[in-house]
Amino acid sequence: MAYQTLTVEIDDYVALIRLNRPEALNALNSQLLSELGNALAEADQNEKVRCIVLTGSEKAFAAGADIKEMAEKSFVEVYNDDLFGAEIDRITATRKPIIAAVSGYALGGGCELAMACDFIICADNAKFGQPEINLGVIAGIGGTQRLTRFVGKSKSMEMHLTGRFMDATEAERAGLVSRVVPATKLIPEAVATARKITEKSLVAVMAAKEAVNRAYETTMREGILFERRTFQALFATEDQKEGMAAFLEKREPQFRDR
Ligand code: CO8
Repeated sequence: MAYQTLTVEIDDYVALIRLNRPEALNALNSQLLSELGNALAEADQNEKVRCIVLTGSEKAFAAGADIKEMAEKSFVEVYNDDLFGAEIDRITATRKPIIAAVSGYALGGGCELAMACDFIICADNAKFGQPEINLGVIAGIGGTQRLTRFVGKSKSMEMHLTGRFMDATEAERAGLVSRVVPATKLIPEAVATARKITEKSLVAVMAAKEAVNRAYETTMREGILFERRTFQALFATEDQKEGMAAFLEKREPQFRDR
């Protein structure tokens, strides 16, 4: 499908999705979020995709929800439309892994979108923030919940209350991102990381994603039980037999996703 607010390139089982509204620093409007939901759903269905990298431009991953589009809306309008609620749910419903490759600004909805991905690799020029407070609102697509779980209450509260930005070094120290790389290496590093994931059994990859997400969505007890059952269930796959046999035979596994 052709998109107006993003581009999709598929190469060697990695889908690279680039947000592309340079005139607004990739601000998230309804069209972009709807197209992103469609692109991710297509990637989920496409056998030629086993991992997704979501990125923006060098200057901005995304500078937030589109303020121009939102400014004049009433409560009833945003409530009736469930503004961006359904769109973000479609993004988090993606079953294949999504790596956010963040360069420049990831602010407001942009920071929330990055956090809705499975992990974040960022460039050394990245800036994360939840500056909605400066607009007289608060985060609306998960920021108060995800940032708090990722970096703890104190740092999250400060960011939400003051709107200050976190740079790449602080983001890595706080556990918001998995890795910081030089800006020029961001896409090659993110794609290389995605490619490593494409070599695994897709069944095991999707199961691992589901299990890790349980750590954020349920209690420890339920999460441990989910992990245990999922681990046990993977013994029903051919890939488990192949993976363990390959190790014992000192060769590379040939996974077949079944
Ligand atoms: N929305 C719309 N347009 C934007 C946005 C945005 N969030 N951010 C930047 N732009 C536009 C600017 O208006 C400007 O357009 P123009 O050239 O037509 O004036 C263009 O992008 C370039 O921006 P700047 O000239 O401002 O570039 P600077 O390099 O000077 O500054 C900043 C970059 C610091 C990123 C600055 O643009 C900025 O502060 N942007 C706004 C950041 C922000 O407040 N984000 C939070 C938005 S609210 C939000 O995300 C809510 C999420 C929850 C949604 C759920 C809904 C219920």
